[in-house]
Amino acid sequence: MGQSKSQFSEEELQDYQDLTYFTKKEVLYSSQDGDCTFEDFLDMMSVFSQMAPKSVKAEHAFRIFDFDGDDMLGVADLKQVITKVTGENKLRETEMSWLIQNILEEADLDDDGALSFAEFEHIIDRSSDFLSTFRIRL
Ligand SMILES: [Ca+2]
Ligand SMILES: [Ca+2]
Repeated sequence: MGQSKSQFSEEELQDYQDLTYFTKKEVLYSSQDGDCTFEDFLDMMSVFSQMAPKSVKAEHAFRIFDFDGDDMLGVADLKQVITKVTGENKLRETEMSWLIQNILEEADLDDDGALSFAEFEHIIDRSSDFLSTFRIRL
């Protein structure tokens, strides 16, 4: 699967590998079974923020996360992103649905059920705030 076309540059693939490698080690909130919130997702994103230069991260991340290439992050894309970031089978189906619902509630500003690049950028901004507020002092 996914071998038919290569839509990413090597650099982007490297970013993606870094992202998945790094976050797999962290395994997102594994101690909090059944309690995945938008804040958890922001936390994932702040991990990504640490990995990538600010100038490229939003656009690269958006392209990487837009698995079906329709220039929107829909439910299916988010599901894949979360699966890649947390690892296979880390979240139960209900937790996954809950998390996606949370993300869309918070971030889908025009309420069309998917995240545009502008909406995604907004998440990145918020995750940076989240990072600097809660993480960077550690
Ligand atoms: Ca998409
Ligand atoms: Ca939207």
